[in-house]
Amino acid sequence: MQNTKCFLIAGSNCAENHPIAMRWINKAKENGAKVIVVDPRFTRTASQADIFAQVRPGADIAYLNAIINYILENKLYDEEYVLNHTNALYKISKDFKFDDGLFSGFDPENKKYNFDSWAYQLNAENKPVMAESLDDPDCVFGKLKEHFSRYTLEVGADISGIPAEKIKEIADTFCNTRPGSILYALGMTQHTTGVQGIRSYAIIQLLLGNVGKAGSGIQALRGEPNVQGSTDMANLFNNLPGYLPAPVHTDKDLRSYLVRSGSAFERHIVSQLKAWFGENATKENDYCFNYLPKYNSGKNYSMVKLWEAANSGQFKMLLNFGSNSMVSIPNRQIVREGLAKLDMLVIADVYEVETAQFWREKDPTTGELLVDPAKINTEVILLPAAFVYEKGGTLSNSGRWIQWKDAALKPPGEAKPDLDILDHIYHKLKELYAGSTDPKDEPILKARWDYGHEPDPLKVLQEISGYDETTGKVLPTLADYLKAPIGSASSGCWIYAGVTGNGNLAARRDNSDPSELGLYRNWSFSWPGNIRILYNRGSCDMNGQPLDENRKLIWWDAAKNSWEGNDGADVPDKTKGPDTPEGKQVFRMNPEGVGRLFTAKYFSGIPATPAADGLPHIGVRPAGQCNDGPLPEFYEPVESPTVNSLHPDVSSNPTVPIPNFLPGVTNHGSKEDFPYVLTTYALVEHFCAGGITRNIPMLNELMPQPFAEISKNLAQKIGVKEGDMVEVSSARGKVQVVALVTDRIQTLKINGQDSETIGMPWSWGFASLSPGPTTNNLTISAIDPTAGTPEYKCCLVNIRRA
Ligand SMILES: Nc1nc2c(c(=O)[nH]1)N[C@H]1C(S)=C(S)[C@@H](COP(=O)(O)OP(=O)(O)OC[C@H]3O[C@@H](n4cnc5c(=O)[nH]c(N)nc54)[C@H](O)[C@@H]3O)O[C@H]1N2
Ligand SMILES: Nc1nc2c(c(=O)[nH]1)N[C@H]1C(S)=C(S)[C@@H](COP(=O)(O)OP(=O)(O)OC[C@H]3O[C@@H](n4cnc5c(=O)[nH]c(N)nc54)[C@H](O)[C@@H]3O)O[C@H]1N2
Ligand SMILES: [Mo]
Repeated sequence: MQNTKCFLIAGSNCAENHPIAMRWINKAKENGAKVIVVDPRFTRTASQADIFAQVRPGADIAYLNAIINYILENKLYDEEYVLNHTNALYKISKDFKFDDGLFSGFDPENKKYNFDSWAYQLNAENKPVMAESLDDPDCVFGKLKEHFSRYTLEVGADISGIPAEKIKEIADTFCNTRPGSILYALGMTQHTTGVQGIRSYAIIQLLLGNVGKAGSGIQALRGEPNVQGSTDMANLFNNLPGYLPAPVHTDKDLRSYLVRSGSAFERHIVSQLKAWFGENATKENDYCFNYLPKYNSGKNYSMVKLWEAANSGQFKMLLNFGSNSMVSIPNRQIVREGLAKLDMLVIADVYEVETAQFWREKDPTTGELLVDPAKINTEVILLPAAFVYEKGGTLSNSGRWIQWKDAALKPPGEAKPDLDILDHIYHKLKELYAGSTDPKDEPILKARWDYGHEPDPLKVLQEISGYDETTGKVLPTLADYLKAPIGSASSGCWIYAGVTGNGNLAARRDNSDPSELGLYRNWSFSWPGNIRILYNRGSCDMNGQPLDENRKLIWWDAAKNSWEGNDGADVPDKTKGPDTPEGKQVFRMNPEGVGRLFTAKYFSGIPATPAADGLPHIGVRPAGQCNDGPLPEFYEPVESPTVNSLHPDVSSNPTVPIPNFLPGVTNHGSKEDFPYVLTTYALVEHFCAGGITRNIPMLNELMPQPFAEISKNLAQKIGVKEGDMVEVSSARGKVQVVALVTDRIQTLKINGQDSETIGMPWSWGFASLSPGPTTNNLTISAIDPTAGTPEYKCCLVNIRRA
């Protein structure tokens, strides 16, 4: 980030929530970088901006698509980059259409798309057909021009509330100041159009040639201290570690898994199975593939959906490690009801947080218990967990640096590191299953699980990094892992391969930076293969030479016949030069090898003729898909103060699964009853659900209670002064908090009408040293159809003096 000339910070308040990131932004600013901030509120980040724009929550896609249209109309794109490194020239199926808010292939009954018409035209060899020039209306670029032409600056302004001149100023500044970097976090993701908003970012950056260069790119600022590490390790239901697709119910064996997932994953899934089942995993038994749990491919098991399942009584037992769902889940009544249906809740936490004592919550007005402990079966077991400095291990940051730390203190009392708790549970389970001949118990009995009597986190990291299974030695590097014959190497998470190869590289603390580009390649280890800037082939011209003398990342060295550089080269093969197809590729992880302006349906490596044996082909790599469309489209939030002016009949995202699992509390409100938009945000002084920070007296003194932040206009309209108590209500619940009357939020003009935003922090609950009402009584549990992220950042509410 220190190399950036222009930042678009939209959907992140990094000055308050990511202060370390802010340090590099400030460094770039000292070198003259421009900062643009887009937020519904004037934040501390906004106070550092050259341009600040106030946006209506959930309306970013309207102004972003207007910027895309502006880039296309004024030919501000990097033509060489677009031609060589994106799918702009790929021709799209003649069946592809977009009419009145719906893409082709919509099934209204199931609210799902069939992706077939979003495919490329294929030639006789099953390869994508290319257009002659960007003017071909059938090619991706032609589709872009058509799709985005509706988004004039005025349309963008009417929907988003950002004046047209300001959208133009943002576009001109960002396009004319390269390399530019886009930063986002929850302001963009917590919407039912979250994924598509980030698609708009990707399209802007690909058009401007802003991917793969020092100071360019899209920075997802990760949240929880180790959320990058936990998604790397498959905290998502549809992943295995290293972002391998998780098996689904129709994958009857390893072959059918590969038919669906692609041969590109064969090495990684096999080495993962070797890591988990050791010598029990053999070629003959499909490397124990069928020991893996499988999920129903038609179902979504993300957080909100899990609570839906809990409400239907599907779970008997829940292991809850390090989350305080009673405070953090939207429309949180579903959590209380779900917990009350369990037989047993095991919770490992540092404090006795709200979730661990859900049965103690009282109705704030009547004082009555909200669930009657006499009438429910849930047995609650609280395991005291050691805190971050009381245990060794790694934390992975937003830049994919895997950073090792040692334990600094002994855990207090009976507290134990999570690894010890899980290790203990595993060994107890194994004891219980001992002697069983039931095939369903084999995964427990045959697992390779040996991290020592007092489990050693370094042994876990070594298993993740990988072994040569023929010698039992650690694999030195990612290259060694990739060279090993399939089945002879193990790695618990292939992207981390080599992290402990030559000693514990995650523990390195050499902060020298010879290139002065902030690469710090001898500080910790970044995945994959210690590459610091992904897609860095994009920093070179077609001859493999750096485009920017001041930001030289990698280059092709003809004398050495290899890619050399200040950074590790992100190329398919270090010895394949720019005159080979591999040496031209910037996006080796995409099946096309290029950046995807249009997320077409495509599977590389499938021959046109069926195989002689009649078995389905195993292709190489399938393309990722967005469930709601191959191009980003603006849809209103599920609860909106207005109607979609582009296509009133399809106002909100038509593919959003509408939760409907707890009668009475999943209601949706209308703008007549709930005329204002609520957005929720984090505070400097508290962390997330507040389980820790509300138990720290100094922080409670600084930030004692939640509040509702409203504009001066709204305060006047409802007759409220700063400090008055107000009641904020939605179709799902209500809370009473103090009013904060502010200039930070302004009345916006949306589709010709005044629109008010109300901002609320969300870190309070009924327990702790500083209890307070929970904002998630109000929020909506509608989720993004691809990511499953809830629409925490907008729902409709009403407000009145309490
Ligand atoms: N002090 C502190 N630091 C934290 C946390 C904390 O609770 N406290 N939480 C951590 C975690 S888990 C995470 S995920 C991150 C979160 O980091 P951020 O994403 O920065 O957190 P938020 O404050 O939720 O949201 C960011 C901004 O988005 C704005 N916003 C809301 N709706 C919209 C919209 O529709 N469009 C745009 N452009 N902006 C919008 C909000 O007003 C807010 O200023 O922070 C991490 N760091
Ligand atoms: N309205 C609204 N709701 C939101 C959001 C929002 O912006 N608005 N943001 C969402 C986001 S981004 C997130 S990440 C979630 C967070 O939601 P949660 O994950 O439920 O919230 P946290 O408070 O981070 O919970 C972490 C818990 O782990 C405990 N803990 C800390 N260290 C350890 C440890 O080493 N071991 C164990 N076992 N426990 C530990 C802490 O005491 C704490 O109770 O909330 C979401 N909810
Ligand atoms: Mo988060």
